[in-house]
Amino acid sequence: MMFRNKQEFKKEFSQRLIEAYGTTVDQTHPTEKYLVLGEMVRDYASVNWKDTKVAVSENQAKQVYYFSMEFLLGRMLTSNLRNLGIYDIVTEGLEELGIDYENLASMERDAGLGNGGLGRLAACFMDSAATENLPVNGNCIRYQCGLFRQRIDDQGNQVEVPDMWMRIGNPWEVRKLKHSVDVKFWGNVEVHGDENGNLHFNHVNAEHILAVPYDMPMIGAGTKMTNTLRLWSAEAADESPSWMDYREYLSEVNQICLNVYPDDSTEEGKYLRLKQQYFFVSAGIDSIINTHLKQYDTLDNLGEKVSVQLNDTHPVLAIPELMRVLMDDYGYSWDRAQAITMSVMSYTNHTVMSEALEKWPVEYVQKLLPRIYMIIDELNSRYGRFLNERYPNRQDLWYSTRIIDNGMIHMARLAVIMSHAVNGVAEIHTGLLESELFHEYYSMWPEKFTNKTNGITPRRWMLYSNPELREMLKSHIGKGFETDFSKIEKLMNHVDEPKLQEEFLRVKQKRKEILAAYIQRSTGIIVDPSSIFDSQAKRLHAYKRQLLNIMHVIYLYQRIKSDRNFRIYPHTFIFAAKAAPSYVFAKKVIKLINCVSKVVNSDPDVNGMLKVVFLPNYSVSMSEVLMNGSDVSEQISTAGKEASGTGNMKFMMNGAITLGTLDGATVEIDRLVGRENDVIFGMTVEEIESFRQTYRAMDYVNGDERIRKVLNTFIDGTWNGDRDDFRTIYDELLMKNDEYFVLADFDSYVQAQEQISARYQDRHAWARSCLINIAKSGYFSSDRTICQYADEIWNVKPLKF
Ligand code: OX2
Repeated sequence: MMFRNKQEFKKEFSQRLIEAYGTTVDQTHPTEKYLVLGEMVRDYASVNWKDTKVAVSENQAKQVYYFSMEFLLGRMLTSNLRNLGIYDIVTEGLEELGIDYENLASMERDAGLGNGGLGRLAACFMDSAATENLPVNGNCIRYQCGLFRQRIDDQGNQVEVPDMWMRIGNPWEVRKLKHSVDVKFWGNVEVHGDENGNLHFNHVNAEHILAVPYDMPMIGAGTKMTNTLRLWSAEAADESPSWMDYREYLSEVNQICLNVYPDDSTEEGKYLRLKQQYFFVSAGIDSIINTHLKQYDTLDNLGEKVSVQLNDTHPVLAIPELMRVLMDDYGYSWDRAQAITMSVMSYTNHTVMSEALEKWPVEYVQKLLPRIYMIIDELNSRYGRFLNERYPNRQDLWYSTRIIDNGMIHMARLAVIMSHAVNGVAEIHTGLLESELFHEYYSMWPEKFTNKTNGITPRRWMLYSNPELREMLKSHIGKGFETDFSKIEKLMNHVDEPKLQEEFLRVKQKRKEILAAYIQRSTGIIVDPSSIFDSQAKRLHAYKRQLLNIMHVIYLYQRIKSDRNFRIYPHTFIFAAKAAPSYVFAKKVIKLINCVSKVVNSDPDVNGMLKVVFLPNYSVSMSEVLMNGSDVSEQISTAGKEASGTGNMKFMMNGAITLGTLDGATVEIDRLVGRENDVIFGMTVEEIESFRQTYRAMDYVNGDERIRKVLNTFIDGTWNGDRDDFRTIYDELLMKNDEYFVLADFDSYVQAQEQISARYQDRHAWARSCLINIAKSGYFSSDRTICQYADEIWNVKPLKF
């Protein structure tokens, strides 16, 4: 039964609480109330969910499957209620029952099924696809633990603790045992020929794992469209392998979905990660095939009816897996199987950093996935023959582009060769793919390559999390932008109005007060909401250069201490970042920030001019408070290294000014808002390239006293009395010659910060710039991005109900 108004909601909610827990509304615990509410909302959405499945089937619509090892969903309650249009009924109903909605909503634990931008992008795409009536389903792993939770100990170190996100239950998921499939590992392949000379491959002695899907509804805004995110869970099959101890088998099964791989930059923990990858990919392909056959009874038209988008290289085993199923299970020839596979698959690259480009040792794949290895090996040989025919004198091409190279399988190469479309995630990034990383492939198949600049869902990232701004916008440009976010540009007609500028400043002040309260709750640090809130929130990585930011803070601190007359506009520097547990340098930077924070915040000499905050346990929920409460958005990566960035868009959409390098999507932000409405500094990609050979970090130490003084604090015990603690950072900059050009960009960054402070003090001009940023943020809605994927890669049309 779907409740239609407040009264019906109250009745059903109270009834369900009684039925579920045998208690009155007052007696139930908030977590129980949250669970019951979540289940009610899921059931409410189930009617649309069913209607969507019927519509897809009746229209014989093409379906897209977004294969991603990560979906960083965050909390779902508010987003689902608002997308369904029942937020007011529910919150008012709860209020009449004496229940505080915000308190209930805070019971939900973030679904932290991802590391950072790549996983959050997948989640934004699910929201946008449903909203745009596009049949796009997600395919991922049902991790028992999300990415670790981060604590900071007394010394300032990051400590990782388990993220038991499902402890109280997950009301959004539905277990679908009937759709379980079998996934095989290890064992060996028997080959035998039949009377027609065809070879048959039989995977024997395998370890069988039961993959059980849990489906979550992905609810669109203002539409009935409800897609499915399918999360696969590993369970023991009824038989354990004869060659494996039964308990060993159980423990292997339990490992597979235990946790999110806590790294988005390097490759480690190899076998298990490989196992995770094949597990969700094989289960996903199987379930696509089953669904398709049920409707069409043939796989001949798979390429017309199914698209699989590979979110980076993690799911690239889907390529040989689909080949395997088509050939071994359904008797397709190699050539047919390859043609179908290529028309189904497309690949998104998210990074040019070489350490993040996955490569698997041949022997691992051979052992764990014997049949898959045979297929990859054959693909490689055939690719070699293709090159030979087309470029007979280009041995060099073979060496630089083959799939198997030096005993390693290059997943990105496999993906590029076997996909019909390859895309980067911002213009500059796609340009670098074409000119550098995938240059040879680009020369062969330029038509494969396209750009799809990332986007973010304006609902979670502004409309729902910044109601003050939403209401302000509504009263000036009408409601239309809520459903068609490109209409936000209408705001351009008003940016010169002093009244609006003042109104905006009041909204921002309100959001800053909310953030200040959050900071105090989670760190105990009291910050002044009238100071400049300057935030850098993203994974901790050398290329993202949190180090540059904290070095500037140290420089300011030293100047305040040494020059009594030196004044700066009060400034609060806010950091939020998790470091991969094994990433020593990144963890040191976290410690440094925390130690600097302790010293600076307790020094009376800084006199309210400077505060440093490290917010522990960066998460989606935290970002929903942090991004819209900030004045300045730090996007300061070494040019050419950040593929896109998506935090930059979240800050912009909520009226923060970008302080950034010309990298990733910041280049496009800069072009849209104009140089008067952001602050750009540092070397460009081209400058860095021509400078790389001759760069000597030491010259910057010798030539710049500010840098010298800052660096000295890393080896003289200033921050915690230990002279050796931060030596790794010192060495990284000097002994290893500063791979990310922190010192080279230091001066330019200091000047950029001075510009920020100067501009901030002209309150009206600042507000005008913020408003222009908001007005121009329409382009960065993931509604726009997903429609481009649909049009230009998948060729799928919005479904009409
Ligand atoms: C991230 C990229 O680092 C970031 O620049 C981009 O915005 C995001 O993906 C979404 O496209 N793991 N995470 C990323 O790349 C990889 C690999």
